Amino acid sequence: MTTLSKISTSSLPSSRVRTEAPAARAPVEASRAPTAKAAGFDARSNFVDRPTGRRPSGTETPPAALLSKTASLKSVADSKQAPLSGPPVVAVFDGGVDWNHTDLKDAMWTNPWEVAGDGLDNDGNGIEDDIHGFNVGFGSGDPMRGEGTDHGTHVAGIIAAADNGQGNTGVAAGKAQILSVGGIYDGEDLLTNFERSVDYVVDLKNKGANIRAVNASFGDEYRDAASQKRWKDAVQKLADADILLVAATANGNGSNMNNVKDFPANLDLPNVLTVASMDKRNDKLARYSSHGDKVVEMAAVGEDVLSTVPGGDWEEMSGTSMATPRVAATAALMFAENPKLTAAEVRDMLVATTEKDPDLKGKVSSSGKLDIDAALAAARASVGRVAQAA
Ligand SMILES: [Ca+2]
Ligand SMILES: [Ca+2]
Ligand SMILES: [Ca+2]
Repeated sequence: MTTLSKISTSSLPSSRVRTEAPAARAPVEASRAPTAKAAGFDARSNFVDRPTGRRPSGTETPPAALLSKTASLKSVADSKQAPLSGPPVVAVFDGGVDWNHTDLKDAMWTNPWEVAGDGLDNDGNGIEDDIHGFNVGFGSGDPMRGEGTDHGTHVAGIIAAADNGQGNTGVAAGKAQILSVGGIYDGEDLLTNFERSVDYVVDLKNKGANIRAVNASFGDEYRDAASQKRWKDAVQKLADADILLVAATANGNGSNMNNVKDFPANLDLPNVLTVASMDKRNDKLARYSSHGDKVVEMAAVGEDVLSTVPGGDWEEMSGTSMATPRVAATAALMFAENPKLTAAEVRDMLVATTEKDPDLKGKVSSSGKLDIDAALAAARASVGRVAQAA
């Protein structure tokens, strides 16, 4: 469904051209900075590495002002789930989304409990004027600020860009909404930002926002047990709120991730679905993609994907970051077909309905790649089963 028309390579900014061989994760600073100039990599490439964000230092004390922004968030345990309403919402945890983009402005989730532009935190969640999401890096209601806004806007467009004859059409165009959690590569380290972002979306879901999935086109290796436990606890909070986490595996140029402590992608929880990238023909695992049949469930096209970038433009990018939102968007379509499905059920259906591919045998647990039609058929069939059982 997504338009994959070629665009002129001359329109690709040099900032997208990577110098590093994808086998080595890009240095943190380089991958965090979209403006980092790269030289020496294939000039025709538009590869973007999956961002890693900053590592937790373990010694820095988070600024009190930032902590206080989320201190009022309720814990999951003492919250009661309100009835959900509206289309399925995918929370894009990333560098931010250009919510003014012509292809995205009608697809943005709007916070019904917040009054725009009055400088007040009307809904009492600790963030002033969080209309389309919030900025975890800056503790503000403006998601469109900080590092990686091009990356986040591209991911959002793969999910929900409008079917309007312009640019690209998102996999879930007209069916899903985007909640942007921006600034995830700013402020505190990635893990701390992730924890706060989880608290933010779980709080909104408990109030009745129909948040069904989080797209996580980022990740990093965490070897210490304390950080591993924090990742697991945060993703368990999403599980307890029945929110699916669709995560990108690394861009390790064919590396096997089975024994890598890669988070959040390698968490073994029923609400976590991890995605590798197919090439643009959906024929083979993309050369830049990692894999791992114990930790990666499936693959989806992530090469030369045309999608939205800030400023009302569109560009092609490649990476596991681009494959992951195809799966998150398909999940949203499935929730639209049958709102009674749980996150774990949708995950299992996506895995069960993959199209088997010999190239993926031994590389991803399902030996298969995303089959949108089959996944939607399974979601539809589940409605029938519920009706028959009733
Ligand atoms: Ca608020
Ligand atoms: Ca307000
Ligand atoms: Ca469009």
